[in-house]
Amino acid sequence: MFIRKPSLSCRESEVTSESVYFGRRRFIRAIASSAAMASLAPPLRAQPEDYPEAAGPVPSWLRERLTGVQRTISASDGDAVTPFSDATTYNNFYEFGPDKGDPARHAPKMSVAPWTVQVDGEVARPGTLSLDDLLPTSGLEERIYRLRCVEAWSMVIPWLGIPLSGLIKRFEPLSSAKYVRFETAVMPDVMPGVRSNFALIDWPYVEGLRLDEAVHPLAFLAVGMYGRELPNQNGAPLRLVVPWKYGFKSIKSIVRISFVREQPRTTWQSLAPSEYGFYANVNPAVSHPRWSQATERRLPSGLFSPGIRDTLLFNGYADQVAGLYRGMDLRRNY
Ligand SMILES: Nc1nc2c(c(=O)[nH]1)N[C@H]1C(S)=C(S)[C@@H](COP(=O)(O)O)O[C@H]1N2
Ligand SMILES: [Mo]
Repeated sequence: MFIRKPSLSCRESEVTSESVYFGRRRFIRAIASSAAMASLAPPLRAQPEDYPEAAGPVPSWLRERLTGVQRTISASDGDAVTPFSDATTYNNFYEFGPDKGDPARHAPKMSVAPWTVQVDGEVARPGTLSLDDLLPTSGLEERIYRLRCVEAWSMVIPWLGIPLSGLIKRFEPLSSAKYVRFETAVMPDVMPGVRSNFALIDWPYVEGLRLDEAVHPLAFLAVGMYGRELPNQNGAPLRLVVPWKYGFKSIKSIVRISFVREQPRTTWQSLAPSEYGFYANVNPAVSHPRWSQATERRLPSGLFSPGIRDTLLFNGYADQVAGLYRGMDLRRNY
């Protein structure tokens, strides 16, 4: 998978991923411009007013970064943005309980300010960073991505945030860093799922990416959605969004980012290795042992409009990401 080439800017960082990253920048520009043309609107700006249903105060750390937000990736035809009310009441966030309504019920009690993220492992610049340290003072992007859960439902969500690659470059990963491991906060006081004796999950929730996946231009770190901060149930104050992978890879409420040599043991893979793999790339041809992945239910769905549609390879992002997996058996590396 790794193509050896000298890196452009940070000598100590993983050479391959850097070259992949720079090679693909042209790609993202192409996506951005075709998306802009499709909607016939020159420089797209995303503002809270675009989403009136998502009312609520905007915290100061976000407000000062909202001017000039560019919508760099838009929804495609037929991908209407999911209503805010569905995206915020039908959630998976097992720390708050196993039912879809549990996160909305319990997560508002989680306190997300102040928030810090520990950066450690194989990096030249480890540290503990606040949200303010992590985010650029301007230049947040809006990206409207499809989110496909392994449970065969999907949504379309307008995220606000930054490409993960820029942040990773700042930490200066060493050449020994092959994977990035992410950890969610563990707050037993406000997380009934963490307190429960019945939860099978060994907290914290852990996810991971290969370094070249993590610096792919589509990998995104969201701090908001629908023009505002993330609701707690959606992973405030910052979460990963990896649109070509099943939703469980998009880990919420991140408190730790570690650069590691070995493939990390991730939560769902540890729970049921035959059902959930490390890669978890959306793939209609590879069934879950207990259900097909060929189709999905686009939410909100009901009896009279079930919204069933075909699932697309890499969730429709194959043109951009298939190269990451060239030569790999996607059936074995599910
Ligand atoms: N920490 C944590 N992150 C998580 C989960 C979780 O249970 N805990 N669930 C995942 C799953 S299965 C999905 S489908 C998405 C759902 O994101 P959403 O609720 O914002 O739609 O979050 C992912 N991130
Ligand atoms: Mo999911």
